[in-house]
Amino acid sequence: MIRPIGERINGMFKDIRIAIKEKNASVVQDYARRQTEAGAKFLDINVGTAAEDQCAVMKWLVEVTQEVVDTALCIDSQKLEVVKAGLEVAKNELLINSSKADPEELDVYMPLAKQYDASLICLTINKDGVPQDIDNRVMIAATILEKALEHEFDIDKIYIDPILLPINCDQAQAVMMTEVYSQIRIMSDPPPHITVGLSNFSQGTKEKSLLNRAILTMSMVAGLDAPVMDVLDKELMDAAITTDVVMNHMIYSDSYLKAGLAMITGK
Ligand code: THG
Repeated sequence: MIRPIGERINGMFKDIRIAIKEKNASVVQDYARRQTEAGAKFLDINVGTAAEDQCAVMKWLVEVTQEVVDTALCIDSQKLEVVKAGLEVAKNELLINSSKADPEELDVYMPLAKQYDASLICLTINKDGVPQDIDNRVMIAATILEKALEHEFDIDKIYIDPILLPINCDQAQAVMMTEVYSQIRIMSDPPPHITVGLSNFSQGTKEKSLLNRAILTMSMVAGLDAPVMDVLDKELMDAAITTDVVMNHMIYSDSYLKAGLAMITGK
């Protein structure tokens, strides 16, 4: 079943940016509740780039979120110290977002994740940047899985993100990415989870909801199972659950949408 990561508590959205500035907890808490009700398995928590003291803002976002939901948190920052600030105050289950795939970076993030009993998103990015083809993405994923074995890191707690780019940057990429998901999943048994920032795909376009639905359903067939996504888009969530039933991940009944939502959240 899909494990949706709700994208909305992110300082890149204007209303969250303002809420951070004004210390208005109720705006954040409202998104925490609504995304949880809509089926988020994790809530992405990202301070954005505007805040001055990113560590303090991360702590505040984690704390106010935990006041209203017990949903797992996805601590999202490029900066290690900001991630650590979030981990320090977290009580809910955790997913760290994210480590790059350089060995020396994985050697920091994997022990850190183990220390907090957290899962870990690893990007298929290294010192050479974002690979442009299938083979290099898959090769980097292989180094991530090797490192996980070395650190005795449970593969079921590894989420690999092969980096989804906007359709208006590279239109050929979406189909290519499905090949990447399939190849990564056959490298290990059990397979790692596959994550992408789904809304990256439709950034700057006019038909965001439709583009997100199309890329999500076709990607799920290839193995994408943990997208950072707009869970408040009801049609997108319904399409995801419908794809799970079509893929035979749950039993069909006329009330499968409701049953699927309960399966995702465990509630
Ligand atoms: N991989 C991982 N984590 C991620 C990303 C990723 N976290 C952040 C981001 N990428 C995923 N989250 C978003 C959230 C919003 C949008 C895209 C990705 C988005 N926003 C609209 C825009 O910019 O046009 C609307 C903004 C607004 O309304 O203000 O597209 O790739 N692991």
